[in-house]
Amino acid sequence: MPHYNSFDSFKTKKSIDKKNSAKKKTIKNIDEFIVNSSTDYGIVIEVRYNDAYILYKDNLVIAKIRKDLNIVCNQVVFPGDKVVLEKQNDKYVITNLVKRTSLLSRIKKDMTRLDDVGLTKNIAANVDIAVIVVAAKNPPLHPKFIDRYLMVLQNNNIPVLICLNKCDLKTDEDNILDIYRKIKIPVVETSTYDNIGIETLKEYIKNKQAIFVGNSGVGKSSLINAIMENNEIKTGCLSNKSNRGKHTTTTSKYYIWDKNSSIIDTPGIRSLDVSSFSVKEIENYFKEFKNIDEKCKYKDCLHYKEKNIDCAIKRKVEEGLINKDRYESYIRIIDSLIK
Ligand SMILES: Nc1nc2c(ncn2[C@@H]2O[C@H](COP(=O)(O)OP(=O)(O)OP(=O)(O)O)[C@@H](O)[C@H]2O)c(=O)[nH]1
Ligand SMILES: [Mg+2]
Ligand SMILES: [Zn+2]
Repeated sequence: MPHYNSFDSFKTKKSIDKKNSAKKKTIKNIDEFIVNSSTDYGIVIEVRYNDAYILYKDNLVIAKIRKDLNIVCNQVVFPGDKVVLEKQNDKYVITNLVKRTSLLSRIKKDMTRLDDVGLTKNIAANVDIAVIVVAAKNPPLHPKFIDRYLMVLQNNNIPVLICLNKCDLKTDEDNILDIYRKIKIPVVETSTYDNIGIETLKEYIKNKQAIFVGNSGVGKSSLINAIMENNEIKTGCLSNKSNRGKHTTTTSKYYIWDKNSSIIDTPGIRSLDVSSFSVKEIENYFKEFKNIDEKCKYKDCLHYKEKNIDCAIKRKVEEGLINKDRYESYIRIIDSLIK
């Protein structure tokens, strides 16, 4: 199990950032900083370097981390975090962090380093469900993108829902997302233009802290806008509230749309880095490779370019029992790791 509350809260493997662990040593009193629970807490809705914007007793307040920790906000708290506040000299200070239930992070390869070390980027805390948003058209739908997201989310133990937005532009008759339905990942079709599927989407994320992820321009902010508009509680966010849904999102933001339901909007990313995964573990993220009746009998087989005549995975692909596109996606990921 990952340790969501420590500073190396991401998965270990070869991905631990040496820079981060060096910094870690300078953090004092970190154990006292984390508390198991609190009845009086605020929720972090946005973090900008050393300022955390916190929803506290229905007000938006700005706070910094208590001084003795000697660390800036964006290294310790993330949208969705619950924090305990204290007023010191008229300013709010974050004195404690309430233990997390999850921490979503991704690892970005540090191109300036030669030793294959990645930088962890924490995205949000206490996420109950992640909605991978894709568009039927503009930008084009690439299942390979979904597969990478699925890997990262499964690696973080976060349940997933796929949202096919812009279904007003849908032309394909053969449904490209059926492969996910088959591996039991729910798919919801929506259109913010025609107000389709918004209620269904809401049912999936009600009473949860959800996060919306996906490429830029797929309509994450527009969906959140649509959800907010249909609801009474509108605790929107900060500066560009009036522009919500019209502009590219640049930092993760938190919205409350119902008493116990919230959504974290995230900036779109063009491609998700999966370089921190090891080649051999990739197949663990392709559930259907495991669900077949017969396992590949070659111990170190990557089901790739090996000349193992009887690789069960490759055979199942040929027989149509494993989807070709998913297999190709798997191969592409392996390719990118081997190169
Ligand atoms: N046709 C169609 N267009 C949509 C729909 N929903 C959103 N759009 C348009 O898609 C564009 C991008 O929408 P955004 O909500 O800003 O997309 P985003 O995913 O938040 O993008 P980033 O913030 O850059 O990650 C806008 O021009 C929207 O008007 C939809 O259901 N159908
Ligand atoms: Mg956006
Ligand atoms: Zn094999």
